Amino acid sequence: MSRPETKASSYGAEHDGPVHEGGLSGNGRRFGIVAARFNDFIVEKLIDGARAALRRAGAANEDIELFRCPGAMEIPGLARKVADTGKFDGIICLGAVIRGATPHFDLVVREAAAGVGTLAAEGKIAVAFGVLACDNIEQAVERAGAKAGNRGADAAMVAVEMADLYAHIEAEKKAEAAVPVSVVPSPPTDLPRRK
Ligand code: INI
Repeated sequence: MSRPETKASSYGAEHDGPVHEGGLSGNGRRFGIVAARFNDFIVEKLIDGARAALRRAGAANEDIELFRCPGAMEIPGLARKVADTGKFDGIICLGAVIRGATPHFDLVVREAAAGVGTLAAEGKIAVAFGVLACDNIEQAVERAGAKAGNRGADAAMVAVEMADLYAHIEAEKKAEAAVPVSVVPSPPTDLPRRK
């Protein structure tokens, strides 16, 4: 949502220019959830959290599609495939990598984060990263709906906000392109020639 009005920052300074910030409505938007099956007892809770948040934000059930892959390592590739369908406004990537049970924890986390980050940085579609990187199962449980909120829901709301912001930026771009350029009259061709 573009807000042309002046806005005071949290530090009290006034921002005089237009402020561009996404809203939190997912109404009419389409979302793909890309979720790993590894540590499924945790990931299922992230999916539930993401789906519930999207529904609360106004997205319709039939506009939320779930794509599953074996592990977090496969998330970037699948997310790219889903993005390339051109069907979605936002993608929510969900997984759980748990250090205790993962000798190559750092590798899996790094690859998943870097791959999803690369896709997100293209700025073509809203992409949210909701892959847990935890030291143990207790931590993962806490972040999947117990003590520390639900990271799936958080990621879903990031996708909603960014999808809205991207849509507004695109709409502004189109509107600006549609503004007719002032017509400069072409010089008359029948002027008397200078002798
Ligand atoms: N994948 C996960 O999503 N979480 C894990 O904790 C995990 N561990 O423990 O290894 C994991 N490994 C699988 C990996 O993501 C790939 O599926 C596998 O390497 C095949 O490419």
